[in-house]
Amino acid sequence: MKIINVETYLFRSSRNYLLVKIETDDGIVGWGDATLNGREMVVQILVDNYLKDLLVGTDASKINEIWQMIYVGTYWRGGPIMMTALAGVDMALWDIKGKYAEMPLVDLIGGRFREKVEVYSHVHGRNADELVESVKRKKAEGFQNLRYSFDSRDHHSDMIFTQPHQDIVQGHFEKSSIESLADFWDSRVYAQDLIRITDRLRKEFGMTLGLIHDVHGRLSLSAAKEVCRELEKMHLMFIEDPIDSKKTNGLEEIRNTSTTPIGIGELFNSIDECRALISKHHIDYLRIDISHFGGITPSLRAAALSDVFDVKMAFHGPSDISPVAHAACYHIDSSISNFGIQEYVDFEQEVKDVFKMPYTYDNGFVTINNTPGLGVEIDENQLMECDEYMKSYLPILRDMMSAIHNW
Ligand code: GCO
Ligand code: MG
Repeated sequence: MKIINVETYLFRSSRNYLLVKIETDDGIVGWGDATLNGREMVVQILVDNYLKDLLVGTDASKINEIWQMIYVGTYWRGGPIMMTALAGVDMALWDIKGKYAEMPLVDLIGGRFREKVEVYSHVHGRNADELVESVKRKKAEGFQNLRYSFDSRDHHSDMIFTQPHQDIVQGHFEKSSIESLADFWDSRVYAQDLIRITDRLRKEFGMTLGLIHDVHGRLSLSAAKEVCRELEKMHLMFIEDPIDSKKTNGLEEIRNTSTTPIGIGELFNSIDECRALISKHHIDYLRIDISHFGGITPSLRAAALSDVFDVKMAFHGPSDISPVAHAACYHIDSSISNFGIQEYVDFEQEVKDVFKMPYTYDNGFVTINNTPGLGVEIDENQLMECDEYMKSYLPILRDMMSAIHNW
């Protein structure tokens, strides 16, 4: 089962995506997702100019060995660019293996633990009233778990601070200078609003609705400690990235002062960045992104390690990774014993025209079907019809004291 070709496809279908396609000499084709929001072209150059040469001629069935050869063999290992490229290759190889074995990924990795996986969706409101209405709409669609975000208004300056949500994650397309990308942000106003709005949601909807809030690393350690303590009695499912997730030494302090569960991981690119957090149980949910963590192979290891230390998996599932990556998550979610929850996105129809999905949403749960491999069928004719890639930038956030925050 020799690899005879590796191709990349960079295109725009409501937003930008980068796919990796690997072909073998026995006619099997595998697809992987290598989309890195805002830096897609760099990943493409890496796959086309470096990884392709290494891959052509090798045996596609040896996934573990190929993965290590690229990961360790690069010497300058890790980082989002490299690990996203490697993820694209890894997913395509698992897709090939499943198609060869005529088995869905979920069966290759141990079989179904559950028939359907519980998911959460996003709700956003420009104020508390609007948010309450959005929650009602999503509940009517069957969602029992919601990640909520809102805009904050500073009543002194009348400035409005927007939190990241699905509609704006694509970032800015216009040619911009660093300064023009900067949004302002007052974390004191936000922290107060977060407590007030969460309380309102609990009063409106009671205690059983699963509530998740993504701080996106925008709070200082002391503010995060205070917020997590205040939110304790409101019983979130978890708070995500309460502090900058690249400075995780502070998590222990948050942990020791509150019982609000913590989810973290979308910015991690390897197990080295989360090994200690897992083994010391400083987090409750590991939220790695399959496309930025090196793919299925290392994600299975991270899930197994988390299981040992009683940490649950809640894979990152935003619209800026393609349905190929989402399908891979649903396969893993269906098979592992320590599944927590999965972030869900309903893709636009134009995306569904390119990617024929192997999964269906129903009443708060997703079921992955038995199509071999990852199961996503790519309509290459539709793909060729898609718009051209458009370079975009994520916003930059600057707080009132001029420090640069995570967006
Ligand atoms: C989430 C995330 C995303 C990110 C996005 C950046 O938890 O879903 O924080 O919305 O902001 O993936 O590209
Ligand atoms: Mg997040």
